[in-house]
Amino acid sequence: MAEEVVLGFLEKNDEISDSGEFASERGIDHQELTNIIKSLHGFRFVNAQDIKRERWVLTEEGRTYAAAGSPEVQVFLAIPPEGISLEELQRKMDPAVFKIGRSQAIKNQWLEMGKQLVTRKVIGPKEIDALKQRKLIAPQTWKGYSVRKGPNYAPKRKKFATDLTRDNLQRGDWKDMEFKEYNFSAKGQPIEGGHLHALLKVRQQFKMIFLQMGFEEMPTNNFVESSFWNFDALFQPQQHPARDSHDTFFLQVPPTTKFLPEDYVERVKRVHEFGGYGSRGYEYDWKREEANKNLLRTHTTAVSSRMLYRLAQEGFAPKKYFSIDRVFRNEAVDRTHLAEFHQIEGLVCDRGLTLGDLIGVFNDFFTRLGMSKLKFKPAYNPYTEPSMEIFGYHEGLKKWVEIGNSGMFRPEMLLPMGLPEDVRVIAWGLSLERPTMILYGIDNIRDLFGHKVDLSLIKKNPLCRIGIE
Ligand code: FB9
Repeated sequence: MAEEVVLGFLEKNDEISDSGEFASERGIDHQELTNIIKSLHGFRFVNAQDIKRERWVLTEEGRTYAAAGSPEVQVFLAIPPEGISLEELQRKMDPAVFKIGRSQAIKNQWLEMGKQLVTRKVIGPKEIDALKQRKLIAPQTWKGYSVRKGPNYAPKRKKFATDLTRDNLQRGDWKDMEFKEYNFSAKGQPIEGGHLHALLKVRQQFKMIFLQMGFEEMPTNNFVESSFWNFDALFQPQQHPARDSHDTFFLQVPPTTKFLPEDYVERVKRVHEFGGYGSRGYEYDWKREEANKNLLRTHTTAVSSRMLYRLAQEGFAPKKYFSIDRVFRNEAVDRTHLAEFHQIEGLVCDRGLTLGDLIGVFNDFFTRLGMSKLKFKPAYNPYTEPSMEIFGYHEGLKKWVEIGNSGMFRPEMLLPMGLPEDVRVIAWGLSLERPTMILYGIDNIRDLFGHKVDLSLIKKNPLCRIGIE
């Protein structure tokens, strides 16, 4: 192996004067030899001194010119820098070209005719420039080493052990082991730990904001929901376009829900068909089979309806609930919308709440998000009246951004549940993806969520800190 050749040579000789000659005499690749010399030098087995030689080599064009240029130039360029015998030179070339070229080159005083070798007369700067100008030759720096024994020289490189093992102790060979010097400045191995997806980091921050505001998390561990809880309980009529299969994912298996609280279903049916509680209802034939259909929940408001019903049944008390989880909509996908997203929903339930309370809760919630300048625009939701779209001025983007939707749940939703007449519920919703994309500067939702996400982004995206006082 080349390393042994170098160490072995130095055992009997003081120096390798030229690594280039040393390599070519032994048929070793010079690049490989220089790597070994550098490594031995690094461990101070040898002392290596740089050698640099400048020489001119033929360019690609120079080579073609040599092949097809004037005879005297061909003769000149066929002579290697170290020189060549006349016989060898003649053998290399076309006889006619050689005959004409040799005499012309001698006449031009381009050749040094030695006893053994013909060499190029060290062409003066003039000729060099001429050939350089014509791009027939280019400078080449050759780097090599002269090598001598170093302070740690040994004929064979010892294998320094890097750790002491049980076997070493048992076999007793620890006695003649030498250990590699401990490198205290070496960096530790990067610890491959787990990595949280940006959505989960932002979800955690929203959760903190809700908890700081005294909200309790709702149980959202059911992607599959009945149309009843997802739509009917919210007073959303059965012919509403959102209930169409173009907007909603209905399940084929299992197609229908197993259990609904029958007395409550009756009150929902009645409020849809005839109204009550001061409402005229929708005056249509409400169908149980429609309410029974299973679907993938289209909003977490389905969970809110379950929670409010449970609160009514267990005996009302003022509550603040929140949820953050996946919802599914059979809608056209684009750069910022997929068929599913994470909805964030908050609700406050108490006697005598007003729209002012809703606006007050928003100001607190969104201020913690870093957006204190809010604007509200009247909107429509089937289950809230009044409803408002919320806009916030984003200091970073320097523009107004739609940041959510909100409203007060209608009496046609709350009263059939059995909640007291003076109880009001204010609620609002937003998505997890939009704030995450803004906070992480992601403009295509496929870079954030889905099978094309670049996992390295998940590994290196920064911490998320919002809502911390
Ligand atoms: O998240 C949204 N925008 C948003 C939110 C936060 C934010 O944070 C800043 C950087 C720090 C930035 C932007 N939106 C709601 C508004 C738009 O993005 C909108 O185009 C997309 N909306 C989704 C619905 O799209 C199908 C976001 C999603 C949304 C909309 C409404 C609700 C929930 C999610 C709701 C509700 C609701 C209403 C009344 C009662 C209960 C729930």
